[in-house]
Amino acid sequence: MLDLVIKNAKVFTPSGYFEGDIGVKDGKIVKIGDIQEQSDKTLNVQGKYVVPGLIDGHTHMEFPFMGEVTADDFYYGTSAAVGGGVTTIVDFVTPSRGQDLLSAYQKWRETADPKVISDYGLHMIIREVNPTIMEQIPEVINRGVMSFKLYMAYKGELMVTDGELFKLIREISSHGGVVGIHAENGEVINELVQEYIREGKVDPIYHYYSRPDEVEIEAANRVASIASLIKGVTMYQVHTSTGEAVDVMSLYRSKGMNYFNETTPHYLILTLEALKKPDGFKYIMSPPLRSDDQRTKLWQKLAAGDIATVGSDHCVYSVSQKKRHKEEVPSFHEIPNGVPGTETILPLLFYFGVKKGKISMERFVEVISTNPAKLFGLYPRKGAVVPGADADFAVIDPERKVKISPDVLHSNIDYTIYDGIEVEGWNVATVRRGEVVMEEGQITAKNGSGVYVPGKSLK
Ligand code: DUC
Ligand code: ZN
Ligand code: ZN
Repeated sequence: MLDLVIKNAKVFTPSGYFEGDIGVKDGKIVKIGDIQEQSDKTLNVQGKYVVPGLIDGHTHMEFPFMGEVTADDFYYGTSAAVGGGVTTIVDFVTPSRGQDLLSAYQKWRETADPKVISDYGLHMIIREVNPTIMEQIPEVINRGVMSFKLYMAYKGELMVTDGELFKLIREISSHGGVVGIHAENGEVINELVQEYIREGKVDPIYHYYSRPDEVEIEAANRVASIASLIKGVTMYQVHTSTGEAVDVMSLYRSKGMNYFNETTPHYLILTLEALKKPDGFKYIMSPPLRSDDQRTKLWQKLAAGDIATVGSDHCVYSVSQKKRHKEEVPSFHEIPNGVPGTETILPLLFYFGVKKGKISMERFVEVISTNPAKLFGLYPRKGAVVPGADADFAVIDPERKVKISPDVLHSNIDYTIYDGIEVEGWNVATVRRGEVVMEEGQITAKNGSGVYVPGKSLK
């Protein structure tokens, strides 16, 4: 007796398409084909598309940053995830200054475990270097945190120096870890920010002017050069916003090195024009939104296979937090950086990418599920539709028309940066380890029913 049979599925994977039924037992896929066996539950998905559950490799739940803690805790944040067909998030453990990595990991687990409804993995942010931190890198990897994030921006807060970058990349790589990089030149940004403040130029658009394309491109080149001094690295530039930074990674990849990129839906859908709107403060994230020209380049590079993954950088602040609890919009440099995104990866990429003919269904699945699973050591448990894998699926109604608004989303905020955008194609059900955790927008999973999924190191 099976627990669940998904009937009449049109299944898309990176290697192609098939039609059939999927049988699930004890949370795992056990059979694929024409299934006649009895099951406790049947989900008939006639006419729908089934893809492996999305892996959002970039979320910041309960993230203390720029004087605020993000408004989505692990319950709201993973509700939004599950609402959008994301069955696994990979969140960033963020040690406070002076805190060691293992106690930060422990704190993240204790915070997340009772609340999560999607499954989750963890990355580790390293913001400072000392002997304890260096010693703990292999221990953190042993606990399944095999990917890291190092910041080249946010001077005085998260930024590390070039020397620290070199030491950390070498240590992480020697233990089979993946090195994620926030590539922006923090020194130059600082100068530009101070100049604009002195000149009284403090509207949200100055966030863009103080972080021009070149600060990302320079940092991408610099970190690539630094990493090329070290053997056996796997580098990963997160939230890449310029075509030129993607080209840097492609160049190093063509020399035989492991260099990958992530981009996010906001760079593919929006442009810097949003920062000029009366509510432009809602659109402040880093790197900032870019020109239409950059947006076009990113789509081309995504289609060509030069961008490995699309993650959301889900980092949610309420309007009140964005305005730092004031009436007036504060200076751009005081507005906490971050936007919502995990719930809208699927509809935005499906509609603007697949339906508009920019990317294939195979590529769609690869960048939102299979590739992040591979990069973060979760594959083939996650990101694959094969017997033995976790039974995680997003079920897409390819014809469903939805106008995006906070009413159809599950975050703990009352706005979305995609408000009013109409899409065709929507996630109508989410299955997580064989349990139907969302159907037609109704989330049925219990707090804490998600599990921690340790990532396997590359060694
Ligand atoms: N960028 C953001 O927009 N938010 C969180 C941190 C970051 O790097
Ligand atoms: Zn970042
Ligand atoms: Zn981020």
